[in-house]
Amino acid sequence: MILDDVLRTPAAIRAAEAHTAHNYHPLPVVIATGEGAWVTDIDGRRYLDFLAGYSALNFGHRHPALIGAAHAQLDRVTLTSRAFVHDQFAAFCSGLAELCGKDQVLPMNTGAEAVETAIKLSRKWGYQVKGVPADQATIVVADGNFHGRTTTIISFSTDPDAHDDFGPYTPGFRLVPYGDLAAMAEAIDETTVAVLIEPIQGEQGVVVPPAGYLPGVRALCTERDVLFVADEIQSGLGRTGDTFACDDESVVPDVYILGKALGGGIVPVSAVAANADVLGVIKPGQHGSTFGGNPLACAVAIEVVKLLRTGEFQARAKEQGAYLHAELQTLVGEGLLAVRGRGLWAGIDVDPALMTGREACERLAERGILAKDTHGSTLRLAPPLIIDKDDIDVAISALRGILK
Ligand code: IF1
Repeated sequence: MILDDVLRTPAAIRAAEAHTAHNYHPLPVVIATGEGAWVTDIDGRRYLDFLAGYSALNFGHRHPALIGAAHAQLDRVTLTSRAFVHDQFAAFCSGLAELCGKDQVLPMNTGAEAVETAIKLSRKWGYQVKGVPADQATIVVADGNFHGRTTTIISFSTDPDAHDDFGPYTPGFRLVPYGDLAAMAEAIDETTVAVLIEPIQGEQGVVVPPAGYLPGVRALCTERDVLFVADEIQSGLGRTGDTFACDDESVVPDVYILGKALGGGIVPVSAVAANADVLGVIKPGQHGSTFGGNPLACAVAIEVVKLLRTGEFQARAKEQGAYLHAELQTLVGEGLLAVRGRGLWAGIDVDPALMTGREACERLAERGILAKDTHGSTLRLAPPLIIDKDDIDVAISALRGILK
């Protein structure tokens, strides 16, 4: 009854909201199908997807190579658990490690799990390699961070919605202003095992740190014997025009945290990549996951790695991203207060005198563009990397239309 087709009508879908926890406030669009950069709703209306599953859909909806890999694997084997090895595992681990320029990877599922993995890894490394006294490890993190929703991760969130009323909180984190090297140097002491930051802060509104910041963090971490852990879950895998956002300033962190697009928009796949002198501190039984590194996940992620190895998506993000940013700049002073970002990733501040970010997204949806607001009047734009100039023009003219 509940899953009957009759429940796929707009009225029935709205009625079913009574049975949905209200931890999201979605736009009133009910998607039925997706193809490339476009989705179609249950009434047959088409929308250009300018959110791309928060960057999980970097290759677009239903990329043929990814769907093909998933179908093929569905017909073979889907789950083994890590108690046994399967025939997709080695190719996934070696392929992803090579893409990252690291020795090893540890697969998980969601981004938050990979961040938790990096936190546990940093602490164990701190005790066993750096020699930090038991239970004294500290990790330096940045104001405005977003790393996921677990109790430990939200313990160091500065967003009241994400943080408040979920205590008691996990200790061991030190907050510093994002982009401030002097404050970071000050916060690091002999107990510090890691600096955990996003190379570009997504949730905060696609905030790009000042030039020289990431190289400065790299130098600080090296000098003070601290792991540089880069959360590239949203910024990585092509989004900014490079494989990793850190590449832009030729910075190589000690630990990459990956997720979202690694699963090709099909399955949740996340991972931590590092060299053996770091990841090697985790021994059998000390960390894991029922689903992490499963055959279906690996089969899809192998194909993701192959797509990224061509460099085509990074190049597209660079080229189309330059066009997107140039077009967005023409709207500054015309209803937009500011535009930030890199590649096919932009945070735009709508003049709050005109409308809220939520209202902007509602009006864009009416004009066939799907985007998501973040704090106040800021919108995050992150279309699939396969988007072309014509599609960008469609989005820009819709944006111009609502700002009038
Ligand atoms: C939500 C934002 C995007 C992330 C970074 C880890 C995770 C995320 C840098 C956790 C997740 C999400 C989750 C989604 C909203 C969203 C988001 F608004 F918070 F900033 F993408 F724009 N590190 N980002 O961005 O990954 O466990 O979700 O797989 O929670 O509502 P996850």
